[in-house]
Amino acid sequence: MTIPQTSAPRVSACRLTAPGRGAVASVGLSCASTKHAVAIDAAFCAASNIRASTAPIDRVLFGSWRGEDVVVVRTGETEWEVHCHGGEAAVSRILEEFPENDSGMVALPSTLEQLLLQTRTTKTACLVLAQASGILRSAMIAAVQARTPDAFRQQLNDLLRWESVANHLVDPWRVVIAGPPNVGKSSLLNAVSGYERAIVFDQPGTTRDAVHTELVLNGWPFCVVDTAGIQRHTDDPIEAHGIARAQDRLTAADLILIAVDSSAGWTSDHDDIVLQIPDDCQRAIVYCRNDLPMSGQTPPEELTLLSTSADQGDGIRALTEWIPMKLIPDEPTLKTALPVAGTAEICHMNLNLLSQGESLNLLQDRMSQWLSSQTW
Ligand SMILES: Nc1nc2c(ncn2[C@@H]2O[C@H](COP(=O)(O)OP(=O)(O)OP(=O)(O)O)[C@@H](O)[C@H]2O)c(=O)[nH]1
Ligand SMILES: [Mg+2]
Repeated sequence: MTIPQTSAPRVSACRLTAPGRGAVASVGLSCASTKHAVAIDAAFCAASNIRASTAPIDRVLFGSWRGEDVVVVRTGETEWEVHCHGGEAAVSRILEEFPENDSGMVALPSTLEQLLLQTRTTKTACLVLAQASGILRSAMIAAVQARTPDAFRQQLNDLLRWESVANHLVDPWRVVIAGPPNVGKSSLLNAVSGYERAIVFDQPGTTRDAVHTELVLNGWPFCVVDTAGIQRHTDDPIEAHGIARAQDRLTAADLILIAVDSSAGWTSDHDDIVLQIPDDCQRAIVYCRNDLPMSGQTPPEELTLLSTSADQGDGIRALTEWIPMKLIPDEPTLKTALPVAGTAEICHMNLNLLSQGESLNLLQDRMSQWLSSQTW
């Protein structure tokens, strides 16, 4: 590892791993002479008390970098690598030690590269890469070259049609399991996750806090949330907090699975839950415990109904296939332009200005200028 030197820094530091999420991040350090390496000793204290500045080459030192657990390896006479927790905080702490050195040593990735670094599935990474190959630029150029306001509007709307998909290339789709107490919500979460994520018990009010699990379904990132059983009345203040949290989750969901105990049927608590779901949120009814005899009232007919048994595994696969189909009924291909890297905001702004009577030429000129400043 060789780090380019700028204006005679005592210790040069640069990030070796890409910015963004990761389990481990690495920083490279180098200096012109070992006498300057005392600056490293000032920040790093090895558990073995061996000094990094004079450690044998290739010796692995575990220790603390101003309170942060790190591993330091002296890789050459005047070169070291520091391996720390992934993410920004730990790396920044090390780079801050040598502030004059890091700037400009690693080119900042473009917005698309940053997005790519944050994707967590192969499908979403490929879709982001496809944007970088010119698809998105072509779509924006088509808008810049549109001859009429209608054609311009159409071009922007074609792109915005994929806004929801673009927003979930990194942020997972949120699926919330909601229902009255003891209907089988946590068991459903566990069955969908494939492991015992949430506590299951035969008493109502078991789940208090919202319990999240992250899944990949059909190549898309999902966060499935189990919630406390929602009921009208409770004397237990902790359960009341749990219900408030569950109600809060209803407002931030892409899809709500309304859990119904097959053996108890639809209740007035379900009616209350439906009233709390925002109009624009997708919803479906999931019958739980379908291995028990059916009883009670039937739910409203207009809602999609899926039937499951967490115990028997019945209907779980069908549910995990249905969820992505419901939320992403139209899959983008690698030729689909997606409004990422700030283009959605640009499209909305232009549609807004066009509707206010702004001149098409002016909007296209500005869009063209903006486009030429983008590195993708
Ligand atoms: N027969 C049968 N019992 C089930 C099934 N799923 C859950 N149960 C039982 O139903 C009871 C409640 O299950 P939970 O998953 O804890 O229900 P919950 O809706 O999360 O309950 P709260 O957190 O209290 O609101 C437990 O005794 C489970 O073992 C199922 O598919 N079949
Ligand atoms: Mg529960």
